[in-house]
Amino acid sequence: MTRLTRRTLLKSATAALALPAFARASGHETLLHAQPASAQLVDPEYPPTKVWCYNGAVPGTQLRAQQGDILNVRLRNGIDQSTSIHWHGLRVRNDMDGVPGFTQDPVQPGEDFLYDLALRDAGTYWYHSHSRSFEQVARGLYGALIIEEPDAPEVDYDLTVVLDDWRLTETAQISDDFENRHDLSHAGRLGNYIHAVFDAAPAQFRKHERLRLRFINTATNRIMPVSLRGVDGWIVARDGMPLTAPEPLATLTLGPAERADVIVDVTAETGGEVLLVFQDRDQGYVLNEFPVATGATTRRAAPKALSPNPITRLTTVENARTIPLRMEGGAMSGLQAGRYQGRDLSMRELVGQGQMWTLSGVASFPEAPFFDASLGETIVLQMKNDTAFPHAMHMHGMHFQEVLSDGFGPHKDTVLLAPSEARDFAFVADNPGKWLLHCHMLSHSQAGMKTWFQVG
Ligand SMILES: [Cu+2]
Repeated sequence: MTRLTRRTLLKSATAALALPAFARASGHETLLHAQPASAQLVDPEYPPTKVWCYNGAVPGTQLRAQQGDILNVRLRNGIDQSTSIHWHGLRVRNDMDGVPGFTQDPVQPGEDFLYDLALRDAGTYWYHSHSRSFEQVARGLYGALIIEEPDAPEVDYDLTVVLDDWRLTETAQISDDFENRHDLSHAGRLGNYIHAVFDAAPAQFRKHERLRLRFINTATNRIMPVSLRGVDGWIVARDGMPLTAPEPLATLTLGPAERADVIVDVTAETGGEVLLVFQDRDQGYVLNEFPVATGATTRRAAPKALSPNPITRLTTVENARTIPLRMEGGAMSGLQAGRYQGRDLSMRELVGQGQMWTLSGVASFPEAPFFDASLGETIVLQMKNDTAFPHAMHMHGMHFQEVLSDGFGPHKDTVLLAPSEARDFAFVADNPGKWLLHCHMLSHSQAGMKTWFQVG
């Protein structure tokens, strides 16, 4: 596998700024046309990359709407596989969740499907294919979804930063080994070209300008540790949901599908730079760089917390039901057997079915829900990673909060668990329907690490 050069990374990051991808939604219908296209992902010395994407660009059209709006999106399927869209992190009605064969029929080639989304929460979300997602997302079927607060904090720039990791061949084409067994059973399909696309960024920043940066990790399997240089600031939201108090900004480690909103002030001197760095162990390399020009002489006061979303905050788990969720399988785990499609299979038989991972002993969807929750019940998911790899566990339809010794963590829809880690996450089951719970390392999900539960 070729490793594309650092120079390539820098140039392409600049080229990506020119992408025309922005749509403001306000009640009328927005079209997302899933289609094949060509994109100049890397240096112009390479040919354009053939991708699948929404409306001809990667990332797809950025959707922006106001909290409280209804967002109507028409998906038109112009690729030769069936497809669907999942609105990652949005607390939507069950039949709008975009899971084919589960919450809706697959959208066949040439067909349309109309999504009707009530935007209850402000924040940074994203949308992506939920059909053969290990392939369709890896080919580019995703985009940012930004729900603006009515009382957004004052900043000079509000910029979305989409991180991705591509596996490209020597001619910059997407390597089509999506079901490579080694990837499925190890850390998932990792790429050789990591980039960050800033939407509508200026050519330079000025000293003491305030930026809101909305980071979204759209990679199918890559954990992204990123840091900023030449700025100082705070993390104000995770997975779209405001933190009760801003946290000082350090390196952000985002698992696949995780987001973070940061507010930063440019502190680099005139002639200096603002850098976004991929923090690869101790080395690190620059993903994007912006020169800094003369600006204001003084910094603004620290920002306040963002206004909270209308989501229940946990105060106790005293009467909650605890459900253990064991992650098992993969390479180097010693897993001997698991259940798949209603049958007990040996590990060898599971692998024969393309299944490498289990959740509490079951690979892929069990016939019956993993658990049933009554409407309004508080559930504690006691997650334990008994594998040799990290996993990014994602729950559809609701957000959970980590149960800590002194209270509860922030609302999250996706959490990263390191090997051997055990952590508890609680949520109020207040959104009726059938919801997925799966690893968002999409190779792992494809190879068994997914289950579902029912509310109400
Ligand atoms: Cu995983």
